[in-house]
Amino acid sequence: MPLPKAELHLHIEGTLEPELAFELAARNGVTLPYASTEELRRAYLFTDLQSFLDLYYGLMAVLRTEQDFADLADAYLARAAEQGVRHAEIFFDPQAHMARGVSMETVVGGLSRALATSEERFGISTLLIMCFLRDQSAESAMETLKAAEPYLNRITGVGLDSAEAGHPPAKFREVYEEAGRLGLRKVAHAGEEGPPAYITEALDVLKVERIDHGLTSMQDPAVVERLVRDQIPLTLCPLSNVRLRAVDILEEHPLREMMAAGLLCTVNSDDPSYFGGYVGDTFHAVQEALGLDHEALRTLARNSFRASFLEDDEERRAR
Ligand code: ES4
Ligand code: ZN
Repeated sequence: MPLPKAELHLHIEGTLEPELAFELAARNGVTLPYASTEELRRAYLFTDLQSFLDLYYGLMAVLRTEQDFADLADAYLARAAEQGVRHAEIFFDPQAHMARGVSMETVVGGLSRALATSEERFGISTLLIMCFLRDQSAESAMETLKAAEPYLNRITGVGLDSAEAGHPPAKFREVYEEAGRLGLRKVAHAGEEGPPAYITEALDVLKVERIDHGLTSMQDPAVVERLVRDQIPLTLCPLSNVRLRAVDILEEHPLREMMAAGLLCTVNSDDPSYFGGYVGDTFHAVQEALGLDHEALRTLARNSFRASFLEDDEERRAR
């Protein structure tokens, strides 16, 4: 029995397996620039975040209809259930779809249709976090937030993803202020490839409650001290860090040091189809590579619920 856990850093588009990509391509009459699933898999040799993002956005061309998004979410939920996931906070990238003429209605409609019955079918509670693409303009992010207003009953929070370098969190101050006024929870990717100062900026300017990645916090003791003091959760993605060359090999991932420093660490899969494993696989991989004992794994699983927005809702109801 895998350890029950929550997954807090998961891009639904990053769960698109090559087999489903080819199935959707055939269904939608989309021609992919790969001859086979094997050839596509062989293209998953990334040199950095951008080299991954280019392939990731390209492959999204197969996602066209509400049914496609429902099928994508269903495939993820089935895999996640096998890996002990009991709660998932799921990112999606509406700008990447709307740029291709796929509406917010189609994206949120398909995802939320699958998620609505996830508890009964898979034993997984879910919520949706809409991400803004930080390499696009703040105006585009604001338009995306406006386009999402009719669907806010199905969206719990906002996040910030895509290419980090040169796109500091402060660029999105107003969008995050507006999201707060609309009652949305706030997270942001920070310190994946970008400097530790971006982590502080996401906290101070965007008022985020959680940091996605936060890996580079270890370069600045003052940032670590702040994150420890305020017990800000970090959603680490060790397999992603290896595949995107943020760390050389998993054995050199600083997870152990981060936990020992008192950081509130969680372990997540990010884009499991591309990075070699779902969240249970990721737990196994760090256990092996870093020699984590069962107690450390239990701490990581417990942290995943503590850091979730679910826990918070329960705490709030209890008060
Ligand atoms: C992402 Cl690994 C990663 N980093 C930033 N943005 C992303 N979107 C999907 N995966
Ligand atoms: Zn991510």
